[in-house]
Amino acid sequence: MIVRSVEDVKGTDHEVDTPTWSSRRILTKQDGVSFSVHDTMIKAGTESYFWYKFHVEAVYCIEGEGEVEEKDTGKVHSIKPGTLYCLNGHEKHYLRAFTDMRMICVFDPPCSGKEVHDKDGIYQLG
Ligand code: 9YT
Repeated sequence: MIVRSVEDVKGTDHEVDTPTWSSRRILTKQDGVSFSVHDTMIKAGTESYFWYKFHVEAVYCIEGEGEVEEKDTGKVHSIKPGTLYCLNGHEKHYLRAFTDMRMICVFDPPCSGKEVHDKDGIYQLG
């Protein structure tokens, strides 16, 4: 059994900070599991473009408000606490935070902990 706190990840190389989001990768590939779990903050007033070409990501909002737009269809979905979205079609998308948004993110396959998006919005496989 693995028992870990987000506090254990703070200040380690499994904590990543970017201009639009920060993420603490609490459970990762190094733990020998088939998915990773991240505690992520999307910063208020930002827009990010993401495309998880090689991963399926589920995102569960626990704090804050914003929206996600599917790039190919223009469909916009509101996000508030209790909303989950899952990119099961590897959808290219824009994420906009109206306030700080705290999201619990699950990735399959698991991230190794240090990933940031490349110029195409992709996480390469770790
Ligand atoms: C919701 C989202 O995709 N945020 C970007 C960071 C990512 N979730 C991560 O690596 O934790």
